[in-house]
Amino acid sequence: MLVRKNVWELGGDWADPILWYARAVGALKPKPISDRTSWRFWAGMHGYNQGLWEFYGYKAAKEKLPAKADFDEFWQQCQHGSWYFLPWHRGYLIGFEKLIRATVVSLKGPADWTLPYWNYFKSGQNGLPPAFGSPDWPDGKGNNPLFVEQRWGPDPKKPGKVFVPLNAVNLDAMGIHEFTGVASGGDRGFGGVDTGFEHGGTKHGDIESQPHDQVHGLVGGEKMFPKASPRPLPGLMSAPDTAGLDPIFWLHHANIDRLWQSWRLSDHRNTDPEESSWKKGPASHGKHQFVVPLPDGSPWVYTPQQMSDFAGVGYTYSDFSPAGTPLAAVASATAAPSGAATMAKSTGAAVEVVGVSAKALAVAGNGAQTSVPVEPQMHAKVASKMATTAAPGAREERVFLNLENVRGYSDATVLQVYVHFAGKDGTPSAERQVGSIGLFGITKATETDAGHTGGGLSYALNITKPYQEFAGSANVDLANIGVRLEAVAPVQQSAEVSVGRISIVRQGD
Ligand SMILES: [Cu+2]
Repeated sequence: MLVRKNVWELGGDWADPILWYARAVGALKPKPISDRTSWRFWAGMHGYNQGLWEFYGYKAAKEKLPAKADFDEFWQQCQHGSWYFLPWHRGYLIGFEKLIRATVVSLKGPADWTLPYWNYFKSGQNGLPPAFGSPDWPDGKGNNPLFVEQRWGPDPKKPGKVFVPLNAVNLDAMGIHEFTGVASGGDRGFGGVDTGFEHGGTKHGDIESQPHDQVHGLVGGEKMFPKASPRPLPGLMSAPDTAGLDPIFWLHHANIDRLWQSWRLSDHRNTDPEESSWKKGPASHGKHQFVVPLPDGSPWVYTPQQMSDFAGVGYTYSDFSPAGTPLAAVASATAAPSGAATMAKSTGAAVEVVGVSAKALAVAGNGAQTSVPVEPQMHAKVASKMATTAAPGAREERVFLNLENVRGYSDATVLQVYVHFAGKDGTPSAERQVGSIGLFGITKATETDAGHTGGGLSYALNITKPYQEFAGSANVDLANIGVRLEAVAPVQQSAEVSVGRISIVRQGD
């Protein structure tokens, strides 16, 4: 069995699997874009942007793209904001790993090469693995193919110092038991919302919107105030159209793929969708099938159902604990609970608006803040539901903060989100962090071109816990629920980042 291992635990910064990865990437990078087994062909399958590719030197102006038939079959396929996010990327990774392995073998390397994963949650491992951060090979000579110039990291004052700030990411999605969520303001589900073929959906599922999106932007970062452009320039990892060009992309996605299986193993309620529209993929309703080339160039068509059968995918991971701590906590959760059959599904669950602020909020510099008024009657309903125990089989009352129609031109931006409940008498109360949002994909979601309405991205953050603490108190200023967004790195004004609408909704029975 092929085992994907932790990149930080391979036995050194340039352990053999990393060295062979670098050699293979080095062999694939010079191949023509139109070659189905080239580095750039594989990046284009995720996404493509002519301007950025040419500006960063990944395509010469006169260089030919893949022929139209190949372009239409393979390119610009990545599934985001969709319940296909996990299975599409799993197949993409399998095909990529096969290509790298075949290349490693052709260079006289080991036939059991596997793609390492980067578990930034594990203690001491949130830094970029060193082999990716050095322009040199281990012998000190330059041209290390794992090094990428446009990988600026989270701090614009220290460009190139790449790490994942742990206060901006979390594993809350692992506690969600439904794969499929709702697009109406409640929980998006671990795996995402029910969509068709979706190359750039606006409502990301739970594991996609945290930590997947944040890691993209925090690693890629952006170049502020560049001379070449009035807007910040995204690092390769920061935007879907360039992310696949960065060799670290694949190790990040291997971790997300690993977390999918961790989730499945951690609780018997955590199961993949049963709907045939999910299992068979968008091809089942007449849309594009999921397909990637094999190392010999022939197409391999795969379905979410095949990707869901982990025993059949041909590889496993060395460790399934989400944060890399011992499995004890996870194992204990697998004890069969009673009443599992009565577990309610999100689909159709009531989602109602509790309060809304329809005023657009501009986000620049260090962030922005505003307040949302909640309707007293709706608040009373939530408070009473929270005060009573849900009937067997009924859904627990949950409350979400929705940040809707988030628009702008800074895909690297990550905003920490805080809520604040103040007393009617002016008594201040503690502010709570309720998560963070990463604007991965925001530029595409803001532009109005073919396939995009320009409505931006929308986020749903679970604020049940802080709301519950505040719900029971009579001394609450219902007209002013504070919402504050704090930028991890300053947001350039010219990026025109804004939130169109902020609402608080309840989800329950
Ligand atoms: Cu990604």
